[in-house]
Amino acid sequence: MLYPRMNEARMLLDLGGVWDFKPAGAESWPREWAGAPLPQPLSMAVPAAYNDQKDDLDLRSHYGWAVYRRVFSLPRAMAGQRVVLRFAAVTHAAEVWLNGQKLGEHKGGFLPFEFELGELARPGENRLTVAVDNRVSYSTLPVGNEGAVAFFGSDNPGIPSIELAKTRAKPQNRPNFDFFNYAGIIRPVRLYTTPAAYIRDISLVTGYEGSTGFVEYSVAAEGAGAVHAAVLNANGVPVAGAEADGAQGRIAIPDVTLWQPGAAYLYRLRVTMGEDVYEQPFGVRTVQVDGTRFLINGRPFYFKGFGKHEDSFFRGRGMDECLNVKDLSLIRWLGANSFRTSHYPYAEEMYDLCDREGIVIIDEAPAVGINAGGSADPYKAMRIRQHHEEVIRDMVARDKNHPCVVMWSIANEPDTEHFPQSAYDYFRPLYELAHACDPQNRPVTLVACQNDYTKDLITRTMDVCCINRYYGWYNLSGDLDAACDAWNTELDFWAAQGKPLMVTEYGADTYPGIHNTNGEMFSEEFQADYYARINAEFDKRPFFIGEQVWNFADFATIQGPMRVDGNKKGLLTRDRRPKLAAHYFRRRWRAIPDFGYKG
Ligand code: E8X
Repeated sequence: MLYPRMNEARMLLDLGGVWDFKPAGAESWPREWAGAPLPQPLSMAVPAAYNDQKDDLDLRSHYGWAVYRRVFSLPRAMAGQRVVLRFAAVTHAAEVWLNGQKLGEHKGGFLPFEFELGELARPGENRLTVAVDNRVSYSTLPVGNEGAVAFFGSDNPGIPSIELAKTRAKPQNRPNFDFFNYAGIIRPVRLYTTPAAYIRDISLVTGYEGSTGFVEYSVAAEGAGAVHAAVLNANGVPVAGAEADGAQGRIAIPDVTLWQPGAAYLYRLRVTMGEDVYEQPFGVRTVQVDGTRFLINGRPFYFKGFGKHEDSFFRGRGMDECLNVKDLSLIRWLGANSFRTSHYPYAEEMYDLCDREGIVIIDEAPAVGINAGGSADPYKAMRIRQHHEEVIRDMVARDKNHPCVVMWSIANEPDTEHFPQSAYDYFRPLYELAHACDPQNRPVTLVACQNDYTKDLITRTMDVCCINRYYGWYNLSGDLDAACDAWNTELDFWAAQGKPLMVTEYGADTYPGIHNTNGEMFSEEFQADYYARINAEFDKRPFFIGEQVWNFADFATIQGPMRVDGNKKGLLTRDRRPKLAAHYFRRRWRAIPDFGYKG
């Protein structure tokens, strides 16, 4: 799906601003709100999660539906054009109504969807109603626990007062994941136009031979019109001779400048079809797994970076371009080169920025929480397979042209240990699907939870084995000698697999300002020691191709006895101040080159 861009053929209007808002019921919302003004509406900024915009616990922990509304006037200049209403993300499900008529619905909170307005949109005032559902369950991704009562910790069954109180408690989401369940219209809502015959999609594959690059393109269009494609350089100047006619083709780019981590270079493919025009940015680069190496442009790359979140004060998971620019600045300050979009595809603007700044992304589907605690087979108990296929397809369709994306992650920490064969049977087709949908055929991975890796059958079959491990934190807590010992035992296992291995999470909760001469848990010293000790073990292993810490910054979670004001495993605080370990990593990563660190 193309990102909406304004040009001489296409208009673009942003519907961001302050909308009317009203929380509704757990199971449904009043249909009479669809065509009419909301009764006593609250003001709510869009795009942003609604949870933290007011000082109201009922709204923060709201369960179920909420309704947004705004009116907009369609400029007369749009008459005769095809008008499309595009939502970049509404969490986790949406119903959209225009002028009292239903346009449609969408499931899944992190990928775009759009509606052609046709006759429904009229010049002058239009009334837009968007109902959003934040419920997570065994049939959503990310997965929520069934039974909407928010209680945590050891269940202590049998105490009559607790059991009774539970049945009377207000329903709440029980996310099966460790980040706050922010919801609402979290990314931009835009109107754009195209001519009646238009470019629907563009797919690009790039490569090079010697100093000559190439881009293979394929244009999908609706309606008739001759297609022409031309390559523009980073200054927007046509590259001499680099053009072709037809909906598919291969264009040579003489004296090509490659897209490299840390040294990005972006071309644009200017596609015209009849009246329509679209310019798709791209970088020329290749990605490939070779033995135990991960090659970008034929050179062995070492991942230095993070698992991240889209998470900030007030906006929650709301798209924030200023924060994205700041985070990339901090990534560079730290000497890092990459991150994983844990645990959902991020806002499209972030990928554009990483394309532009040369930061590498592992792009993750919103498939977290596929784990029923080991007691039940989640692949039987959960009703997610079809939706899982859908989000992989939609993620790849959205992000396939970004040079910054070098690998797809199809899930985070599913149960691969208790039901290893079910996990294999579930994930193998999804792994193949991700490969099949991607014109660039990037490597595909699944991020494994800490578990008995000898039982896990699927992780070792991935193109890159990605593991999350907390030796020294959740297990062997505080004992770094034992943690290094456990790591080495496990690394011996992976050495025998003949695959590249990287760590996609390791970390320690660290409350900023706690210092400790003995370097005990929760202190800043512990976090720094933990990483320094463990990294020294990674450095001894040639097949170990990357370290991504958990997490870039502290982030919000549901309240509970396990979390003090959120997850504190950030190298940075939530307001982006460095902890001691950030300074340690800055020294380490600045000394590790992007290429050639291992073999
Ligand atoms: C944690 C992380 C969590 O925030 C992340 O979203 C997924 C978790 C650890 C799993 N991975 O808790 O900080 C730990 C399993 C250890 C036995």
